[in-house]
This record gives sequence, C-alpha cells and structure tokens, in this order.
Amino acid sequence: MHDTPAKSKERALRIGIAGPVGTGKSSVIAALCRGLSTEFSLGVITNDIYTDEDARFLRSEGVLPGERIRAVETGACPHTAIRDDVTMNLIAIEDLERDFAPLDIVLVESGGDNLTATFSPALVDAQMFVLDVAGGGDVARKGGPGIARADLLVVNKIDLAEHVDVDVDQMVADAENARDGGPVLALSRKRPETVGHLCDWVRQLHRAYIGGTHTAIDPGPMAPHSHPHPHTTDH
Ligand SMILES: Nc1nc2c(ncn2[C@@H]2O[C@H](COP(=O)(O)OP(=O)(O)OP(=O)(O)O)[C@@H](O)[C@H]2O)c(=O)[nH]1
Ligand SMILES: [Mg+2]
Repeated sequence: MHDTPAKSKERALRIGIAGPVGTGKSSVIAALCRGLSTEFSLGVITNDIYTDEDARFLRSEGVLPGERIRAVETGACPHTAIRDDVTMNLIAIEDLERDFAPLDIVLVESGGDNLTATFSPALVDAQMFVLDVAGGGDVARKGGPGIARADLLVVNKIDLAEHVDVDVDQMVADAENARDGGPVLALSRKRPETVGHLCDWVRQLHRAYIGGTHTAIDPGPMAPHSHPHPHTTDH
C-alpha cells in the first residue's frame, strides 16, 4: 500500500489521468503543463500499449522540454501497468525525479482504456478520470470506480455539447450524483476559464499534499473482464 501522506517535499506529487480512449487525457496534460510550468517543476509519464505516441504528441506541443516527457510502453493491457504491476511506471517516475530533481508534480497518463480502469494508490497520490461529452450524456450516470471515486471527474470537450445533443449541466449533475457530490469539472481547451479551474484544482491539491492534509484514496479495482488474446485473465 501507499505510504502515509507526504509531510514534506520529499518527492513530487503524482497525479494519474485515466479515462476511455480519446476523451482528452493528453490534452488535459498539455493544458496543465501550459498553465502550471512557470509555477511548478513538472514531469510527464505516458502509457501507450505499443507506441510512444502520447509522449510524441506532448513533445510536439512544446508544453515542456522534451526530456521531461517519458513514455512507458505497456504491452497488451494498459490498465495492468497502472494498477496491478506498477513497476515500469514507478521506475520511469523515479528516473524522471532523479534527472530533474526537485520535481514538484509528475503527471501520469494511462493508456486509453475502458470505463473502469483506475490507478493504484501505490503509483499515484491522486487521480482524475476524464470523460467527454462525445461519449454521450449517459456515461456519467453509469458509474464505475473511476467515475464514482477518482479525486476529480473531468467532463471534457464541452464545446462540442451542442453538436452531440448533450446537456452539460445535466451531465455534470448526473456525475455529481454518481460521486456523492465529489468534484466534477466541465472542461474545454477552447474555454480558458475552465482550464483555469483545472489548474486551480491542481494548485489546491499540491498545497494539501505539501501540507500533509491530502490522503491518497483507492477508487477500487476495475470491473472483472477478460481478454481473448494474448491472455485470458481476471484482474
Ligand atoms: N473539441 C474539442 N476537442 C478536444 C478537446 N480536448 C481534446 N480534444 C480532441 O480530442 C481528440 C483526443 O484527444 P487526446 O488528448 O489525444 O485524447 P486521449 O484521451 O489522450 O487519447 P488516447 O491517449 O488515445 O486515449 C484529439 O483530436 C483532440 O484534439 C476539447 O476540449 N474540445
Ligand atoms: Mg493520450
């Protein structure tokens, strides 16, 4: 299990960003790097199944010096590397922390996965779960560990809502319901005030982390599932 909340800046705050494929996890990381890199020393770890595409995207955006963005190639099960065996990610984070000491915040992007993938609290101190309006207004109601219990739920791409007939206020209200009132943030990279709220959430989390008042919670494991190939297993 995770050690007790840090009482000092011994190591960087680690934030995981999970969510289904294409909801905007890399874009959230890019926005955070743009918004926070003058205040904080940042590093990024991406997880892709077979490529380093997310890392290359983020480097090409020029949001951080390229060497602060590292890719972990997870193989077949992206969720395994953030939940069941986090060794590859821990090594990547520790390397980054050693190379750029002292880092304030490390952002870890999960490989895009199904609705229930979550980070282990042994890997990250806090996690956000990213949905988008294009996935449909109903998704927030469906629940699951990430939606229900991540530290922050992001409803992304709200600029597209009118095109996909989604009522953002309703989707946010449904999400708050599914989370017993836990924080939900409506986001669009095209609406700077929403990006400001996202950055403020991270600032507040970092203050709590440094102050020793933040406790890592485990949203719980993903739903049982199986893979036809290359293996069949329940995690
Ligand atoms: N309209 C709109 N498009 C967005 C927004 N954020 C991201 N996108 C687009 O959504 C697509 C997916 O964004 P990514 O950030 O790559 O999503 P991801 O979750 O990292 O994707 P994977 O890592 O492949 O799972 C891209 O075409 C982005 O340009 C947004 O706020 N509004
Ligand atoms: Mg991505």
